[in-house]
Amino acid sequence: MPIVRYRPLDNGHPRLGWLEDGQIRAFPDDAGYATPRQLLQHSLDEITGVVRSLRDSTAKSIPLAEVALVAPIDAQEVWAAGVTYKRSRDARMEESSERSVYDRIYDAERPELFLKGTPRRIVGPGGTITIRRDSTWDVPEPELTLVINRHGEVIGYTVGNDVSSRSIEGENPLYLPQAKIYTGSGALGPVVALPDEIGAPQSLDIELVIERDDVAVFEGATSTAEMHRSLDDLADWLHRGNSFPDGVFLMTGTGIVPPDDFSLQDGDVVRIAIAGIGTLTNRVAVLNVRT
Ligand code: DO4
Ligand code: MG
Repeated sequence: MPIVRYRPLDNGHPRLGWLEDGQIRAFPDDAGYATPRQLLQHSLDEITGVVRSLRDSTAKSIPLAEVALVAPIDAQEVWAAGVTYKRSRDARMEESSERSVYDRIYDAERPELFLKGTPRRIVGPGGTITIRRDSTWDVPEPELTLVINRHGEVIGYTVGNDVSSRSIEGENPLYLPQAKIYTGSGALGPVVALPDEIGAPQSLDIELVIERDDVAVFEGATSTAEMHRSLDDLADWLHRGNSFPDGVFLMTGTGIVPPDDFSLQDGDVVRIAIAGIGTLTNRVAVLNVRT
């Protein structure tokens, strides 16, 4: 039973529940699971036990049509790993003025890890992801995303989109934070799948479809089996030197990169599907923070 964060359409506050038989079931108010911050205080055993014990219970249920699913994040940082797939290494080497940094990090013991966003910059299912006005080459990056509790334990998996500016990063790797972290540069959702729902996390199919005017203009696929590092290793490196009292999300890198002549445009629709988790759909807009 996947965990969801939802907002009743009558404008209620977002809260956590789980999906059961096409309905949203709400965690009871006194259970300590109403928010992502609360959820991520618990161990995986506790979370699995609570969800099992509530299954078929009298917990309040709401039809899916009466809620909007929102990003399963409230107080967490989002981090991301880079160059974890050969396809990503090759694409960065082609785009960059500094080819060797990507080649070296692919095989280095220490992975590339960077802060991707804070809750305010991350959108949920159906939200608008953005491209910067000062960027000329933009892509979505479909990434299996680890949901990690305050104890450093992976309690679930969601779909992540590490939207990136290839022109800004390609000009100089030191521009990475500007290529990666801006309002609307990331998306998470639609659900948090618990480990026993997805099988082996390092053999999940990932698909990306980008539509323009209702026509698919790019389709790509990979599998997490193509990843050059283990998920446990990435999570371990993230926690060397960092603690996350409210939990943390870790995007694990992209294995799908559209060809070099492709760039996202205003109005495109991006769909990322990961087997066992679901499909994260977002529309693209040009970022209009300041002119
Ligand atoms: O080095 C840049 C970032 C790489 C990245 O985001 C990825 O491989 O997914
Ligand atoms: Mg990425």
